[in-house]
Amino acid sequence: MLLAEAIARSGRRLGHTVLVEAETGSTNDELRGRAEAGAPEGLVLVAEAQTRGRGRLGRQWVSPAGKNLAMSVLLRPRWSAEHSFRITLLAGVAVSETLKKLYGLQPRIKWPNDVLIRDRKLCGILAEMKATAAEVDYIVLGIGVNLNLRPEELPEELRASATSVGAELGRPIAREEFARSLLEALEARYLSLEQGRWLEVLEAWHRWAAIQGQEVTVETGSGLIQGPVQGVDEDGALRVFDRQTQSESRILAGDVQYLRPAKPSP
Ligand code: BT5
Repeated sequence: MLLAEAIARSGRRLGHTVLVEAETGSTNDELRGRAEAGAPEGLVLVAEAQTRGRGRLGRQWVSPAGKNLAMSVLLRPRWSAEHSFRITLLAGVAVSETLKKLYGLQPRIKWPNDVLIRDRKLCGILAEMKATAAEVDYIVLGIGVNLNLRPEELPEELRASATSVGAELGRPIAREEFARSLLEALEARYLSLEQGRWLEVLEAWHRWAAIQGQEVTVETGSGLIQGPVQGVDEDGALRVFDRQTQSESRILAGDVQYLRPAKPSP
């Protein structure tokens, strides 16, 4: 069982209090309940097992018990709801920085929320918000990272597209150490946002994503777009040059396939 005391960061903004559950439906759902009951910013909830671990759009996040990190962090940012997308990009940066710092790995972020190694998914991020037009009440930032998973423990259809830190390094990973370092990286980048340094975070995201010029296909509500990525706007939208219409599309949500092999990130 994960040790809360080995993850907690006393007196700090994020992770001052860490709750560990043996099993829960989804750490995001459970933390949302606590947020509704008035829990403070920085509360962290981790679970050894989730019975209804969630991805985006009703998809599933699969994580065998006791192997990985399934963590949700409660944020109560003081900026407006339109900036909430920043949290997803920020989390990808913090995960990538932690993987590099602790293990020397060179991950790549896939827009908007996957962290990959050798084109295989190692981490998914699900940020969920409650807000009025004027302000954010809270954001539940959910992060799932494959740490000690062996890809063969996943359902067959996911095996070829997933990896874990342990599988990449060929050794067991200390999960508390990873969780604690990740909270440290998240906090540093979160404080940057508060200090108005969003462009710095976006620049870091671009370095990890190496997305400029990447050939993609995007399934949008109104059809398939294919072409090179022109960039990511300040609001997190992906700009893709649609070869068919010879015009640029801005994509705010959707599923993106990368067509050529990944370029290495920094
Ligand atoms: C995500 O969604 O990648 C967000 C996953 C967030 C999980 C965390 S765990 C803590 C917190 N509590 C929750 O309930 N959720 C969050 P999406 O981009 O929709 O990707 C989901 C897809 O990733 C699935 O449809 C599978 O194809 C793939 N997948 C599922 N489990 C995986 C795993 N362990 N490793 C790699 N790929 C996986």
